[in-house]
Amino acid sequence: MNRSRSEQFFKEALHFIPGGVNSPVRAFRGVGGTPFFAQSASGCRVWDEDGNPYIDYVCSWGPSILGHADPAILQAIQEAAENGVSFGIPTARELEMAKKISKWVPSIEKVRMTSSGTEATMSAIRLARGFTGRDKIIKFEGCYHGHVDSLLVKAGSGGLTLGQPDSAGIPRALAELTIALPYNDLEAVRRTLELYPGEIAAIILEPVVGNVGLILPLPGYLEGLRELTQKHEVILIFDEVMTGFRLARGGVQELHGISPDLSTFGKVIGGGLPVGAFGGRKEIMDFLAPLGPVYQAGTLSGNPLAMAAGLMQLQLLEERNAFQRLEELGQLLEDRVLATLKRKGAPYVWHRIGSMFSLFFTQGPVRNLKEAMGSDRERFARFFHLLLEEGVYLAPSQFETGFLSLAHGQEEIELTAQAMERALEKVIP
Ligand code: HOZ
Repeated sequence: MNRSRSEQFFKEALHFIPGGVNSPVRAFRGVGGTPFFAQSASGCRVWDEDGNPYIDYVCSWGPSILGHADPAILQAIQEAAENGVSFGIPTARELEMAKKISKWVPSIEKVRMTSSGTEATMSAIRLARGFTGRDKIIKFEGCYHGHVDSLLVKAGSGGLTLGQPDSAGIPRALAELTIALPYNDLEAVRRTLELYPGEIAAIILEPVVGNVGLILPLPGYLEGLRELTQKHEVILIFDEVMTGFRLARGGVQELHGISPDLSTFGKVIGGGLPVGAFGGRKEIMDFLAPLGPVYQAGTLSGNPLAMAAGLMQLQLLEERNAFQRLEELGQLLEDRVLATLKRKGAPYVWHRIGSMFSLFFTQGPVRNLKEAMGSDRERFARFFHLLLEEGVYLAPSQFETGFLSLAHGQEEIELTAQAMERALEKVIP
């Protein structure tokens, strides 16, 4: 495949942008080689600057759940833009969005919009600390909650891909307030809460982890966390930036029937524009300025274009019966991939929930970061590049998750399965 224009752009970008990219995960460091530069996208396909098409399983890292450039979203953005692209003044759309979120996610009594998932988790942590008057927080190894100082400790996603799950530049005093525990280990949480009575403000987690590849909660794990946090009066924060409005209308919390105290969102509710949100119990949310003492703000928060795109996306998810359809597509992909993997007799762990999936080359199981690290990343890298050559784009790291959109269909899934079959022939002799 000729990618000479992309290669040229990347070479030049290295001179002007650190690492040539505006977010490290785009740099292909986890799989080697040169990233392609996107020129356009439509439906489930992205075209690079050399005109090569790819079936896209990254979907802008989640938000393109309808597929790229859906005409209804484009029209919503266009119509909103004609009335002004930013006001910094309250708008009716923000109210509509808040009402919609609290209708879809019952644990949300009040919600505030931000411009990114990172802002949402950063604000939720500050709020939990302000509300409880406690400083320590618990997170889980491999969970990634954006590039927030307190949360870049044993973090997944890009840092992990680069072998730097702890970032430089974070004051030790702050990092020491973050306790990182293995995911899916309830006993470790119980022991820690008993060790620090009255000191832990919050437990934050991805209830389904999507930043070490995809890892699912063991039966009873999320329910156990809810019980323990209630017992110790610790704020439970579900980071549903990836899973919210994707796995179900009400995210993982709906699937498990759990009410976290606070939740964070992003991706899907912006319809592809930069959006995040955090919300939860009214008494906690009312601790925010201007009502309460915890300050949090954003000039572009609730931006009219982002709200218009997000509201249209949520409406279309409902109209297109999205969650059932995404499950059907996920099942279709799974059936085809598993048939191929089984025929090959390869060591593998396949994880899928709805439209999110991951393949690890390992005997498994993969229940936490340590076990994910035991997978054959070199084999994954070869598999990734063979697929890319066939026009199938998976996330360029073992430590990311695949996403399906409503624009993927039987045809693309069949093409993907065939490409995977050929790639597996080569990576598993
Ligand atoms: N895993 C990241 C999102 N959860 C990838 C996106 C990025 O860092 O740019």
